Amino acid sequence: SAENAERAEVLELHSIDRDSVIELRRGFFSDPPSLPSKYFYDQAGSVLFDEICELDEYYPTRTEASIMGASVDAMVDAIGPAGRLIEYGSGSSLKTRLLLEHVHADVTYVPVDISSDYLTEVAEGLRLEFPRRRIAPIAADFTRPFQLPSSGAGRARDVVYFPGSTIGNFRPSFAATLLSQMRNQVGTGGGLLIGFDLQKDSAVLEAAYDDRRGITALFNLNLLRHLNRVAGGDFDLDSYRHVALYNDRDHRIEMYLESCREQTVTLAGHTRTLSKSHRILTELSHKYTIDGFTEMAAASGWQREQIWTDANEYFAVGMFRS
Ligand code: AVI
Repeated sequence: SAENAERAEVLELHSIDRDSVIELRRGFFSDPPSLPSKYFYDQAGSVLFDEICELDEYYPTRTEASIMGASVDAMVDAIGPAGRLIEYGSGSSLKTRLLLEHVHADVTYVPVDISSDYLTEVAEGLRLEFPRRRIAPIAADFTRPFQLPSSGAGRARDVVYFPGSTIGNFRPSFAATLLSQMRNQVGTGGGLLIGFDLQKDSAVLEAAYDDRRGITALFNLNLLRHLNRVAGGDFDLDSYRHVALYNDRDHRIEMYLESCREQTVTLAGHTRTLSKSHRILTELSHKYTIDGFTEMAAASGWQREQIWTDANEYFAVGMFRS
C-alpha cells in the first residue's frame, strides 16, 4: 500500500550509515567522480537487473546457467554434504534453484543480500518452493565483514557460492580482500564455487553493457534515483546519459553516467558542479583469463579444484578449496 511504501521510504532514509556517507562523499567529490555500484540494487534496480539477465546481448547469465546445467552433478559432488551454502549477493536467487534442487538434503542455504526487503520476499518464495530445505537469509552488505551465525551442523564444511561474475565488479585489490574474507568465513577445508567472466571481443562486451532496448541505461540511471531518495541527492535523471566502454588495458567494462549539460548537484549535504560531458564512474566489470583468476584466488588462500567453461570460453565457473 501507499502507506507501507511511505514507511519503507522513511526507514530507508535512516538506513544509510555514517561509513556509507563518507564513502559516497569520497567518491563523488573527487575527480573523476564516482558512485558506489552497490546503490544499483534497491528494489527497482534489482528488478531491472533481472531484466538485464534476460537480454539477448547480456550473455553472462545465460552462459553461466548453461555451464551449471551441464555440470551440476560434478559441482554438487565437489560441494559435498556442506553445512551451509552461503550465497554472496543472492538477489533473486534465480541461479541457485538448480543447486538447491540437487545439493545434499542437509545443506542450509544462506542467501546474503544488501536489499533486505527483496531478500525477505525471495526467502519466502524459496521456502514455499523448497519446503524441506533450511533457508537462513542474512541481510548484509557483503563488502564489509559480517558475521555468520555459528554452524549448527557439526563438522560439515561451509561453501561460499558467488555466481554471476559479481567478483568482477570490484577492483582486483578489493576482489582479493573479499576472497580472503570468504576464506576466513569458511575456514580450512571450506569451499568456494564462483563464476567469473572471461576476456573476449570488445564488441560483444560493449553490446552486453549497452543493450538496444536501453534496459542497462535505465539500470544505470536508477542509481541516481536511489541516491536522491536515501542520500539527499538532487540528480536530474533527464540530464545524464548512459555510457559503457571496454578498457582494453585493464580488461574491464567501465560504466558511466555522462552529464548532458553543465549542472550543480547536491549529495549527502555537499554540492559540486559537473561540466557538460563530465562522466561519473558507476561500475567496473573486470574480465579475466582462467589463469589470471586462479592466481588471484591462490594469493587469497584458495586452491583451484576444477574449472568449468562453455564452448566459446565466454564464462567460467570455478571450484576452489581453502
Ligand atoms: C552484477 N554484475 C556481475 C553485473 C556485471 O555484468 O558486471 C552488473 C551489470 N551491470 C550492467 N549490466 C550488468
